[in-house]
Amino acid sequence: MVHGANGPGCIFNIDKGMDMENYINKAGLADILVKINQGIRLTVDDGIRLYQSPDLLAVGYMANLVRERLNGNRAYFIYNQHINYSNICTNLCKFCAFGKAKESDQAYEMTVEDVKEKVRERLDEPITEIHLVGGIHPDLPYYYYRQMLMGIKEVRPEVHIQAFTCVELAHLAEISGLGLTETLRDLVVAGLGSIPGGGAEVFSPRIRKLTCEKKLSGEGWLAVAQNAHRLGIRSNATMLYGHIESVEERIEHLDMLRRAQDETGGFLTYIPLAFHPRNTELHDLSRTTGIDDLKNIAVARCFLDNFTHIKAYWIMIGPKLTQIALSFGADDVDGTVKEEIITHMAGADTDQAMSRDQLLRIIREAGRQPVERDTLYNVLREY
Ligand code: V47
Repeated sequence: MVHGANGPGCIFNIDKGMDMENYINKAGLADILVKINQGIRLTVDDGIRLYQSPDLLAVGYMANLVRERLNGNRAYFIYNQHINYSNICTNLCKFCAFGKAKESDQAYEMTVEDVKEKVRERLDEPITEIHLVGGIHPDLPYYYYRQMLMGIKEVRPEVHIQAFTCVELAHLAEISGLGLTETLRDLVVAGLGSIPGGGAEVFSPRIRKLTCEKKLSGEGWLAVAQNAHRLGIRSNATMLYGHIESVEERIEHLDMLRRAQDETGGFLTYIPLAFHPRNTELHDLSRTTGIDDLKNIAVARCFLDNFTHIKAYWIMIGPKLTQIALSFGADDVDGTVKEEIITHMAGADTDQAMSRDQLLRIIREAGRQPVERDTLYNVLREY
C-alpha cells in the first residue's frame, strides 16, 4: 500500500500548521518530550512506550533533539579495515551464518602471516583502524592472538587495533591462564587499542538460551567490558535486534548497558545490529523493516543518555536508510569497512566497502557535516 504525503498511517502525517509539540502531544508522548527537553533520564517504561509508539516521527524528533544537543550537526566516519581471522567457532549461534564447525568445508583460519598480508595489501590507503574479530576457536593457542596483534603493528605501527569481542576476550582469558585483567594488560602491550561491541546479542537469558546457549552470558559480557574500562580500555556496545526478542527484552538490554556505563563510563558508542536471517538457523524469519531499524536507533538515542554516540552501521541497514538515520538519533555511520563477511554471509545486499567520497556524499546529502574521526572519536578532519 502506498500512502500519500498525508495519508492514513503515513509517518509524516503532520497537519499543516501543527507544531511538533502538538504532534508529540497527540502521539501521547508529551511527558517524554518534557523529560527529553529537561535532560531527565527516561524510565524503562518510557523506553517501552517509545518502542510501542506507531509515531516514528515523534520518536525520531525527540531522538534528534538529543543527537543535536550532544553532537550538533556532525556525522562521524572512520577510514577502517575489517579482518576476520577465522570463522571456526564452538558456539554456533542460531542467528549466525559466519561461524562454522572446525570440520566444515566452509571453515577457514588465517595464519598470522595471512593477517599481516591483508594489512600490507592496503598500506597505500589512509586506514586508521583495524577491526579484528573471529569465532571462538577450539584450539588456536593464546600465543597466536598475541602474535596477530604484534604482527599488525609491525606492518602498520600507527594503526589503532580494535580487536576481539568480549566473548573472545573471555575465551582468551581462559586459554592464557592469566585471568582476565592480566590478559587484557598483556594484549594491550601486544597492540590492542580498544574492544568492538560484538557478542552482546540480547542479554536476556531467555534469548541466549534459545539462540546462543553456549555463548558467554550477558552478565559475563558486561563484566569483561567493565573490567576493560577499569583498565582504561574503551569498548563499544551492540544489540542484535529483529529476531525473537520482545520489546521488553530490548529495553532491558539497553537498561543494563546504561547501568554499566554509569559505573565505568568506558563505552564509546552503541550500535544496534539489524538481524539478517539468510543461511542461519533462523532463516524462516523476515529481515527487519526500515521502520524498526529507525526505531532502534531513535529509542536508543533517547534512552542511552550516558552514551555520547549512536552508530548507524551502513553495512547492515544500507546507505540509504543510514542517511535518514542521521536525523533519527545517529551521529556516526561507521566507515569504509571493506571485506565485511559476518553480515554478508547472512544475506546482506549492501556493498562490502564504501570509499571516503561515497561516505562524504551520503552524509552531506543528509544535511550533516562529515567529520573523519579516529577510533576514540578524536577529530582527524572536518569537511
Ligand atoms: O557479534 C551475527 C552480529 C556481530 C548476524 O563495535 C549478526 O563498532 C546481523 O559487532 N545478522 C559482529 N548481525 C559485528 C559487530 C560490529 C560491527 C560493526 C561495528 C562494530 C563496532 C561491531 O554481528 C556479532 C553479532 O552480534 N551478527 N550474525 C546476522 N545474521
